Amino acid sequence: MKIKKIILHKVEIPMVTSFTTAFGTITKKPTVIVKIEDEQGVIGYGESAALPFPYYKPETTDICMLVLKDYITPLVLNKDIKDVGELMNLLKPVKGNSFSKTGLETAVWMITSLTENKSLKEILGGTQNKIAVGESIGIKETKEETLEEVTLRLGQGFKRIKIKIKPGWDIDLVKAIREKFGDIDLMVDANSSYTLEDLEILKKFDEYSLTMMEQPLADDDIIDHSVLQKQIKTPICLDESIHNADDARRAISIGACKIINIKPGRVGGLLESKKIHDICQKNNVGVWCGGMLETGIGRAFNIATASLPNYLYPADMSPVNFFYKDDLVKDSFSVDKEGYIQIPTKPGLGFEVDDRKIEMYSTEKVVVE
Ligand code: OSB
Ligand code: MG
Repeated sequence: MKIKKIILHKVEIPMVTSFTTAFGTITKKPTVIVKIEDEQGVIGYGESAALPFPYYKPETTDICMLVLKDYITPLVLNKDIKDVGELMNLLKPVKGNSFSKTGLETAVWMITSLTENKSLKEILGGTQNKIAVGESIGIKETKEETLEEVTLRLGQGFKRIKIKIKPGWDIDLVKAIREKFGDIDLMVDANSSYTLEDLEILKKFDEYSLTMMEQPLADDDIIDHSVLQKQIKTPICLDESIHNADDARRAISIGACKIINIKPGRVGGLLESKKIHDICQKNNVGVWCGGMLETGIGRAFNIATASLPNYLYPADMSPVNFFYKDDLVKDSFSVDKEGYIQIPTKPGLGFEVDDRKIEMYSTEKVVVE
């Protein structure tokens, strides 16, 4: 294929609620939508779902706009691109910037899926027809508020509860949840807010049979995580520390984690997600699909990856209306009463993109052709 035209939109849909993690509060979540057109006139959409600030990873929404406009589009426009592998080779000169790359990469997957007339699941090699969903619950003002949200989501069928923790908002909350809800599938996500000096606190989690503890230590570390994993029973799951398949291989080889959270945005797209999945599968390390509060466009790609066989744990895939007042796709996915999302079988995203909504919420637009 040849990409003849690229339109970048910085889009901001008003949020229903803010989302607080150890690194800060997300009150606005602009995102970048990448729309491309090939020489046949086939259109693909992708999403670069970085955060507006560099508190999760260095790359921000504005950085995505800049890198896509000045460095990524010139590498791919009007080039002959055989497949996604070749696309990623063209992008090699750009170091890191995984969220930026993912916006374009996913748009190319969408065109590939439409052109081959096969669903994303099928072209990725997915084997699961539905995926289990968990909710990621942000840090709240009070313990009571958190317990209320857990009650609500368990009642709606969500399969697993993940609570965001930070020093001082951790063991007491886990204890209260265990006391009230018993043996539910429970995990915590620290977003890099502890260090090895907190070993005594981190060891205490062992008493609460958590399914996993996500990213307790630094976002760029695997060494300290391997030291920690040797001293605690709770399986460590890495999020921020894994940027690609080589990171996954190295982390597994030194015992830095027992589980990996794969977010297509964080690792540069679906192809890299699949590579990480494959390495983990070979090493008996289960994976699951994380999220970056994507709109229905980004979420659609996440859902497709989660159909691969080694996605063993529930995904962070709350419906888009938990966070936003509107969406960029017409009929987004829903979570059924048993806590599952059906994986689309249609070619393309599996959901109809609402171009009018993209224009309506667009705050910045760049056209490259
Ligand atoms: O660490 O998994 C995370 C959201 C923004 C940034 C980081 C994280 C998250 C989530 C929400 O936990 C997951 C989602 O539903 O998209
Ligand atoms: Mg996380």
